[in-house]
Amino acid sequence: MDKIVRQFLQEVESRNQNEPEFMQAVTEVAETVIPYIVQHEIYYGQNILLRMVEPERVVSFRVPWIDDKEEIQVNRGYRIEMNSAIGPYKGGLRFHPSVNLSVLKFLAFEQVFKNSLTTLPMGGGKGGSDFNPKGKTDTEVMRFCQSFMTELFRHIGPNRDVPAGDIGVGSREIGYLFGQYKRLKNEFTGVLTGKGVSWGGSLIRPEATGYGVVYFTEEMLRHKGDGLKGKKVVISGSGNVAQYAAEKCLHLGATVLTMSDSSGFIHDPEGIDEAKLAYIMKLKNVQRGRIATYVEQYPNATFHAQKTPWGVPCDVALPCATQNELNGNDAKALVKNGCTCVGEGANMPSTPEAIEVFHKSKINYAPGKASNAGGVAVSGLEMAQNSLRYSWTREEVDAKLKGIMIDIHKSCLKYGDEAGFVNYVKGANIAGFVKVADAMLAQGVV
Ligand code: NDP
Ligand code: 2IT
Repeated sequence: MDKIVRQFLQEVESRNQNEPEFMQAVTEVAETVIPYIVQHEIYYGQNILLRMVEPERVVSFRVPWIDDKEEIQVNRGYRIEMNSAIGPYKGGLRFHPSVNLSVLKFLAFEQVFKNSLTTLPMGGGKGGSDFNPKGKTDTEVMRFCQSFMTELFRHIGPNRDVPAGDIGVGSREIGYLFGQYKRLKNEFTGVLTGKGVSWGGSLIRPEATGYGVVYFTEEMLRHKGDGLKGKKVVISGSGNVAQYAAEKCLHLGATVLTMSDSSGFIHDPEGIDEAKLAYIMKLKNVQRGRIATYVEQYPNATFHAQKTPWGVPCDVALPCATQNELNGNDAKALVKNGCTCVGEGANMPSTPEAIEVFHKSKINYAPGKASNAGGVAVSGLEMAQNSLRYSWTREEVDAKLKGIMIDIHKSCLKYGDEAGFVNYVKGANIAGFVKVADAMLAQGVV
């Protein structure tokens, strides 16, 4: 088996050199899915995974724009249209200086499996730019978004490809992108998700990824006869996903000890309560400030510059910032300090070494493609509401989100239960694979 997996990965690597993040995501899937393919005649010999690692289409384009000093800036924009077997391409846009082809291909590849797990009809895609929104004025961000959409608009559409937010793309950016699309196409359609509620957005979409991570984490604990109530939780990040993960932890009676950004983390031993979280939301979303400022407001907390929070003793860890933010040593520290459950809010935040540590110590570990699928699931619900020209209440959307996260947990159990220990990586990868592979086989070699 090892030999088949190795040969497959060598072939993929030879075509995708210098794409470490993409190969990392493909390796994790290959190691769990190839043994399943080999055991199942309908998939064996169809080169199905080799087809899945090849994007259906990759678009790369120039994004010129003029900054406030009237200087011309040039960024690079991308859209990776990975797989449309079960629905239109669907996935976020990331604006961050680290964006490159490897990062977006890993995200698009993961998205295919994640979207399949949601039970909704969405294919997988991802896009973005190496544009850095930090330190830019609102008008600069608007001009950038307008230029970005001036090329992207010809590749997307409500039945073709439906982008949304990701790192650096929140409600402000979605607004500017939607405005420009509408102007260029002269059409009001659900071409993006994460829209404002008064112009086609879904209630609970801003909260969905963070809430979904916590619903999934609660489900992992419930499966072991436990729950989040009274648990100590360590969270990384302080953006969209981290904020609402923290909020839902508080709703469920857990104590949140840390949050972070790319400058370091804050540790509040008394817990980040609702008032403190409201302060963080204003600091990050309105003032666009740094998490370090928290300790000026709450002096009993400490700031740890250029550090991640994984050394803080906890019961539950929720990495909600970015890829590869939790390495093997971090995983060892978490396990040693008593952590029994890790739910990924970010995409691929744990390195392969960290995952190995979690698996060896048999703690609950959920990969992002399962545990953070709530965001794109509610995007799918936003698309459904747009098609119906109707909107559901907060309670309705929240109940559907919770139901979807519980269903994803069941899918992971179906394929990942190894005599009592649940291998959520294996469960999520195989469950995600089966639905897409079946659709691809039915549709022929296209
Ligand atoms: P935001 O832009 O709202 O927040 C990102 C947070 O992560 C910020 O606190 C940011 O700090 C931190 N961060 C980003 N890059 C780094 C880095 N290289 N090192 C350390 N910290 C970093 O993004 P989201 O909250 O939307 O996304 C967070 C993660 O969740 C990403 O992995 C994303 O792909 C994933 N995700 C998002 C979904 C969504 O619906 N938004 C859905 C599913 C997954 P700073 O401000 O200093 O940059
Ligand atoms: O990684 C993700 O799932 C997202 N950034 C959300 C994608 C979406 O289309 O809502």
